[in-house]
Amino acid sequence: MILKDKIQELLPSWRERVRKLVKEKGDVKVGEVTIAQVYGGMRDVKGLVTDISYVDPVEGIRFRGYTIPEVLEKLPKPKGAEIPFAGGLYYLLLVGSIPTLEQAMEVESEWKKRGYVPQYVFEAIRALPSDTHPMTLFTVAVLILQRESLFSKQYHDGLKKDSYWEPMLEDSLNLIAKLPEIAAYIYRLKYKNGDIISPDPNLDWAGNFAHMMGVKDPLYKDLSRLYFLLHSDHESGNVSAHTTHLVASSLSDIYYAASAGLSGLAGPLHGLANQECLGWLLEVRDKCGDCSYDKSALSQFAWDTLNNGQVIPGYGHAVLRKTDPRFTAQLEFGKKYFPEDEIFKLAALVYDVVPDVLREQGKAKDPWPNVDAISGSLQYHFGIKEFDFYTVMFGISRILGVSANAVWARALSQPIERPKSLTTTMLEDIAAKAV
Ligand code: AMX
Repeated sequence: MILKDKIQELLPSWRERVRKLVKEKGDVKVGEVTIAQVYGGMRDVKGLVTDISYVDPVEGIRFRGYTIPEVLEKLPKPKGAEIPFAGGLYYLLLVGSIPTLEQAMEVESEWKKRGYVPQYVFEAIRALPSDTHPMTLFTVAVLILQRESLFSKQYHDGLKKDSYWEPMLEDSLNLIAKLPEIAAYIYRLKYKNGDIISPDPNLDWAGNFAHMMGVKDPLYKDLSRLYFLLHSDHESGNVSAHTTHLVASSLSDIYYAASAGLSGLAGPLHGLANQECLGWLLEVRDKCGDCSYDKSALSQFAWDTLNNGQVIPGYGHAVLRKTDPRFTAQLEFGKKYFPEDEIFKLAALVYDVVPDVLREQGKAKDPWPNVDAISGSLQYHFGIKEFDFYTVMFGISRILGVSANAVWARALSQPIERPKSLTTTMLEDIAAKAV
């Protein structure tokens, strides 16, 4: 299998590189930690390693060294499409180089082979109350697939440590292959009277999701490819990535680890922000009507939100200090295909207004839009208006990134995580001695 062969090829030199670094330079300090960071969510504490993506505060994300525009340009695309195959992205994340069309297609066909979703998953989803949040349904589905885990079985059968990554990769491919069908099933069950659409074996992974969602406009296939590409990975420190890594570090399999990561993604300060964001735009439209397109009225609305003690969803970031390039890629998509769409236009106009408001307020370190500020308005255009579903799509995509990281963490034998805690008294003592 292509991904396994490629990783196998790369692994000896990676293992040697890491072994040498830790053995010869293990005592070199990477940074220092302040009391503000200990009490401040470990912001900017350099304590994790990943080679899959890096977020530069000004430039934004690079996947394996490639910027978003480069990834969009270089990865192979389906015939007639403008946005690349997700299979090619997964190859890039795992292998570290841009795949050929054939290599991207090989990943796509691995997913196709592994796409069958066991009946018990659908039954479990159906068994939950109908008002259950779609993220809960999705997380439960990922968790219960754990009974399929090859890593778990092989570990208990005495698998050697050097080979841990192999069933981790198998599990990851098996899980990812099933996600579009599971997510679309949840959508159609909850919002379309259970009128389920079967997968089309001729479509690529992301295109198939678009098909199973029931959106007829062929452009939605490209939007799905774009969405899954942009949300896949954002270093290791964000809540969903870090949670997945932490859980997997105890040698839990990817089903346990990714479902924990999804639970983190479901929080309003993380992945749920995309639904909050669209909610905010609709509130602006409903309260303001025509004045929504008036910059000073929009600015007043933003101030009202802040004065009510709420955050403006979709703006700000823990690491970024510039407009998120993932926002820009989506803005360009909307401008190209539906610049006059009512909600898209509003999301674009908010971008002209909110950064100034946040700057004037002076609290947020980053007044610029993040990935979530616009993603919902693009979905809305295609009739996906049930915005509590949006985080599920984020979750499908994020599993691409966290599973690629989990495979490499196993391959490089990253150990169980165990940072040290101190008490407040201890911090006070350290502070007293420092003056
Ligand atoms: N609106 C209003 N206030 C904001 C703000 C926003 N969009 N972003 C930050 N602030 C405030 C914070 O609440 C904080 O206030 P406090 O001192 O009273 O607690 C202050 O500015 C400083 O925060 P920060 O250091 O700039 O941000 P952070 O690293 O603590 O948090 C984030 C980052 C994203 C949680 C925050 O900017 C936020 O809440 N944004 C809105 C929600 C959002 O868009 N989340 C999605 C993030 C991307 C993702 O994971 N999908």
